[in-house]
Amino acid sequence: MTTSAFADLNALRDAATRELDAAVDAAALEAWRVAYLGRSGKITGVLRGIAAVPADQRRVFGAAANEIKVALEQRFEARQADLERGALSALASDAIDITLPGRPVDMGRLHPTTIVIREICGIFQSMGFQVVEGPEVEWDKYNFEALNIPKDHPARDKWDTIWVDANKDVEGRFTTLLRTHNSPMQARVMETNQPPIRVVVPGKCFRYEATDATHESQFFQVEGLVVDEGVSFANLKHTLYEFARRLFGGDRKVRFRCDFFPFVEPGVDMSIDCFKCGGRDPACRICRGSGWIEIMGAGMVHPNVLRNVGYDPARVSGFAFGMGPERIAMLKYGIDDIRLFYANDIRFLRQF
Ligand code: FA5
Repeated sequence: MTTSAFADLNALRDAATRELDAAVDAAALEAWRVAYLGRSGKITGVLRGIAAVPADQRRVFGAAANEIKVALEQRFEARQADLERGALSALASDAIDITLPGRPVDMGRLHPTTIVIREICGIFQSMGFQVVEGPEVEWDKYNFEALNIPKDHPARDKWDTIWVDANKDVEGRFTTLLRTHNSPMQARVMETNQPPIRVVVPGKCFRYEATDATHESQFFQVEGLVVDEGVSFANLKHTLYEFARRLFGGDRKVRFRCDFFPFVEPGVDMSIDCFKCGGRDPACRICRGSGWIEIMGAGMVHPNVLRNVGYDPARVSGFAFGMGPERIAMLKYGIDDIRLFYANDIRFLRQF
């Protein structure tokens, strides 16, 4: 046996060791096994060729080759175990820890206007009112004429109207509009029902108005109507006082002052005493030092409105009222700009 045959055997061992240590996954490891220890592998080839080694050296060479084979097999097994351990720990680090708290799911919430409308309607329902709704696109007839506001009457200026150019009368005037208030439902309800009537009407209305901190061009109103025999102004005062007490708290004082709406006579605006400062803070953000906060318009249904729907004002009477839920939400929650209600700012909406 030549020294070079031993040198080749050692070089083969070193190359096999290097390549085994460089194998990083199961596929590389298997490729290495086939290349060196497989049936046609290089080490197997060396062992098969022992017969060609001169007889006097065969035993020593054979023993050396066998030693290398056994050493490489052990190294292979150790490397295999290492890689399996690594793969397992990688799996472990990817695993889901079911003991961790879950990720919170964003919950939808009610819009502050919806909360207040539900509260308002709930209070009136508990007093025996029905909740009804009506169309947002309305005829001039219901928005104005049935409510004692004839065409070209200056009282129309009170409601800056957005007209819909779908229909015109013989004189070329628009006859449809986006309702400017929810009062048209007074006429619609009375036209199709007989007294006694007790309804509240939540819904959107629209005005051609510049917006500011307390005015929007699209906002909600809740309208109310009571018609029956013998309904008096005392009934109006009691009902609205009871409503204010339930909505704003037990100790509320209310104030009624004369106001003008063509469809009621007498007409009033209703205020509650300021629950923030009680009138003691001249800089109060809510009442501006007056001590009173106006919350709605109201009055006794005008006899012309009753006649327009075929009722006899000598037999039945009623009262009506209309309020803005956004303005009420502003008071209840201390919101100082009505434009926040429609800005869709999630930081604002999340607070309710
Ligand atoms: C009316 O619209 C009458 N229809 C109310 C009424 C009904 C009176 C029945 C008598 C009998 P007024 O224009 O004042 O009235 O509006 C009523 C409420 O709607 C106001 O008190 C206010 O809360 C709200 N409102 C009015 N204009 C706006 C606006 N531009 N933006 C937000 N809210 C408004």
